[in-house]
Amino acid sequence: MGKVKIAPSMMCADFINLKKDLDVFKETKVDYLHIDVMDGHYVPNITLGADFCRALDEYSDIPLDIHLMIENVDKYVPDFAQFKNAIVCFHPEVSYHPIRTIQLIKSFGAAAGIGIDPGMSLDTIKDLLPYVNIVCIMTVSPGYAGQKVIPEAMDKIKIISDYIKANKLNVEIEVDGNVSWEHIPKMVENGAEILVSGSSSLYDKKAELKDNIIKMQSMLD
Ligand code: S6P
Ligand code: MG
Repeated sequence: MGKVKIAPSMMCADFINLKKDLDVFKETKVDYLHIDVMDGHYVPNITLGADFCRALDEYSDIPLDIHLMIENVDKYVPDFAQFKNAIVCFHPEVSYHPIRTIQLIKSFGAAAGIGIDPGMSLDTIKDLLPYVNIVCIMTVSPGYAGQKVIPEAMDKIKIISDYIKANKLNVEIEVDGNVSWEHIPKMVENGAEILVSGSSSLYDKKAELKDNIIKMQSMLD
């Protein structure tokens, strides 16, 4: 396994001082900017959209890790898959033909990912894994930052990781939801390779953003 990557959750960022956060990310060389796109239908909340992605993409060279929590996903893929070096991740239950959606994402040159709800079993996604670059295992129910981990989802990281290894698949494991200082060691031990880092870690208000990133990087060394 390579170095575990860090993907700050931009919905937790300081929107008034976004440039300041982006400059810290550049200086500390974080791996991705995780952008949660929520439509108020697939999830109850409404968050960031393609214009926000564009603004980040124009200002920063850090690849976008776009997490679509939306219905009608095929309609919106072109708006998001156009960004350079982007990962576009969707939840397969919103697509009648998820392999077709994956192919659509890849046709723009983006990497494709699937998001796994904590209530969704490995069996339901097995047939998609050979087609994707990333699997985003959610350890909270999609919709909000600041939730508590669903304990069974921690085990699912290991179940999916073991399956990927046993079948020699080329899929990276991202973990999203309550990636806290306390949970990070177990998540990494279970197979997490990309950590979505929000209010539980990098945006933990007990310390400055930059210090939290340095702390996380040293935990992952
Ligand atoms: C949740 C979303 C996540 C959150 C992340 C925030 O639906 O997909 O990416 O932004 O969970 O981190 P935390 O530490 O507040 O859970
Ligand atoms: Mg997310």
